[in-house]
Amino acid sequence: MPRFYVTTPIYYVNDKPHIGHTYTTIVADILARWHRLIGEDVFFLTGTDENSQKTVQAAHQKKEKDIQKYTDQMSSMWQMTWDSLGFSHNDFIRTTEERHKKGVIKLFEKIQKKGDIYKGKYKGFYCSGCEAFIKESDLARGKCPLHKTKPDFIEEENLFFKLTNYKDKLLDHIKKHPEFIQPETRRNEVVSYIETALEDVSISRPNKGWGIPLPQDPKQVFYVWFDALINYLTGIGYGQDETKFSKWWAKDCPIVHLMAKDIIKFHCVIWPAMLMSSGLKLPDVIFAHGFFTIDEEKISKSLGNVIDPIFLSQKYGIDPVRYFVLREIPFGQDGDFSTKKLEERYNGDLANDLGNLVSRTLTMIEKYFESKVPAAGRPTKEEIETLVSSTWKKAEQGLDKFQFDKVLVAIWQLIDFANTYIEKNKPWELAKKDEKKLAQVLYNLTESLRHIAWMIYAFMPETAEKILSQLNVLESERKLSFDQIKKWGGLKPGTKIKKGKPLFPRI
Ligand code: ME8
Repeated sequence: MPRFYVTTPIYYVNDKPHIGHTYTTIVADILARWHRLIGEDVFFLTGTDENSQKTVQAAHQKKEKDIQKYTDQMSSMWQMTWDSLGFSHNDFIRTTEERHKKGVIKLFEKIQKKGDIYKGKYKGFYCSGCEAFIKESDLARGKCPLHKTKPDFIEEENLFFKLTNYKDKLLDHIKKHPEFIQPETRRNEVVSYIETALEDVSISRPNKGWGIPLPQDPKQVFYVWFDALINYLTGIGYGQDETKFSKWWAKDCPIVHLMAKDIIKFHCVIWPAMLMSSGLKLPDVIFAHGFFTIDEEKISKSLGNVIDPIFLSQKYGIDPVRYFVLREIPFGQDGDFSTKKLEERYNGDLANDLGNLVSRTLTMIEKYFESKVPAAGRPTKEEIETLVSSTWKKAEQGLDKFQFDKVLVAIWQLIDFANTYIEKNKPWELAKKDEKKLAQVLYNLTESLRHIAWMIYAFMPETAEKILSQLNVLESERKLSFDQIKKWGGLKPGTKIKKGKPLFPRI
């Protein structure tokens, strides 16, 4: 069975999840659901990054002396949020877990054996917001351009990783695999960084009582990014369950890392070099999407515009939020989140277009055929059938290329077509004069709804399930292969539909 492995970043536990974190996780969930739908064995990993100094600071701010207790509480809050939003991750990795620590040490020892680790002195700036060593030339008027805070100046004896050993290999890999770093703007940024600014990196820091101690020198802990990146291996069994690990970290299993553009240097430079050094394959795609603003403002606690995803999902339902963010912002670009725009799309695309199509079609089946799907005498292949098949193709191609907005546009063209098909054929008039044609029109519409439900399934799983259960096929169709699902004519005449409440009550 083909496999597919998708990850989100592991999120810091110094704060609650907001719409930005939710966005990346929604996309990972969409990819996971899509790849399961097309018949692949999928592993979807998310989790929390806990060994950071930010964790310690946040615990102190909350007057919590027991850092592990604070971390446990915060991590379970992230897990509960992801569960209540219905994400279909297969595991949730925490970097304070033993299974992770073991894997970090194992990978470190491999890199050390390769001769890529040496003792050195780091003298320079460190931004604790980024948890990153930062060059003077990267500061904006003495401050971190991202956090707008003054970095610390530190001087420490650390272990270093010979990142510069991998300069040519990295450039070569990126050149040979244009799909490795996406979108292209990010690839260019990474290439220029490697060409002009690559330096060896510290991979350890003084042990201040929090973090994973180095095996041979407990006065030092692993630098949090070195530790965090390894979650992509430990989350699938590295250092613990080699059979599981070799199933997912394998040549023939596509590996996709998702994140925003803020953390590409770690993922596209340090991480691949760590993998090269330890002799492991590189991920196939690292996709860095854009940054969200809210009503054109940066998301920040001080501005008080941090949108809680639970609040959004309670107000609108999680599916409309998923639909909105994917439809509104081309994946890869920066975008703005506004509840006004969300409500416009909710009332327009969802309530008017999709919701009405489902409710009108099923009302007519109730009215004209006693709630039973009529048999379609099909003399010729109708346009709607052809459109369904070309929409499937667009969905497959679009999802392969991470063009989620384009896929949704194509599906909505089909929905618009179906709504116009009703207007053109006027079933209420056919009911008076041509029952055969009426049966055909209504069969075509209901069968199209079945396809639409599966097409939106990865994007809006709850809505898809509601439609399929109104068509009374949810359970039986779960067992079908993707090819069977895509075939025209899957809906059996005589199926008794069960019209439900409106899918999207107007706001
Ligand atoms: O960086 N717009 O964790 P983090 C879009 N622990 N996406 C956003 C966003 C925004 N405004 N804000 C956050 C870390 N994100 C590390 C990662 S991985 C080995 C370690 C999303 O909690 C986006 O995916 O700061 C971004 O890359 C990530 O959250 C940063 O999460």
